[in-house]
Amino acid sequence: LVASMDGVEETYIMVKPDGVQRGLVGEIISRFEKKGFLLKGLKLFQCPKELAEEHYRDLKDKSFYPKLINYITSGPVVCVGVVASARKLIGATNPLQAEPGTIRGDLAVQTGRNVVHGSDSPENGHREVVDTLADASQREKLIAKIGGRS
Ligand code: RTP
Repeated sequence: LVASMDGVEETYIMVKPDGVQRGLVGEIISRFEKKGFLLKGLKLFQCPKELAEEHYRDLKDKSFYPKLINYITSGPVVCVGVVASARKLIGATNPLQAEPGTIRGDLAVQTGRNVVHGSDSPENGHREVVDTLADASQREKLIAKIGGRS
């Protein structure tokens, strides 16, 4: 694992629209807090389509990609930056394969509605924290930049 700018790993967590709609924000954030992770940023956010496409650009060729973009932009998400690696707490992508005790293992049943995202590396964690928890003017610049990419 690679350190972030201040020498500590960062993970970007996103409570997905189904998690927000089901009232699971407190439950999910609480698990990171109870584990002892330091929260660095938190916000309720309607993810613009361009940012969702940037976020999931590695999955562009997958058959489920259009559904995934619709899902992520279907309602507000809650973005949280935490210091530490969080994949173990989140559990496997398919909630039916996620271990009991993990967030997905305890709170979800469908891969396409798996309540939470966590970045898969410290580099992506740092990038996603900066991308999404940046202030509005920075976000405008980011979206303009994304718009200019192929
Ligand atoms: P995430 O990026 O959201 O934390 O998820 P992940 O690493 O556990 O899984 P990834 O393979 O990156 O997939 C991203 C999200 O796409 C949706 N998905 N749907 N077969 C399907 O319908 C399917 N497969 C993946 C899930 O919401 C998954 O979290």
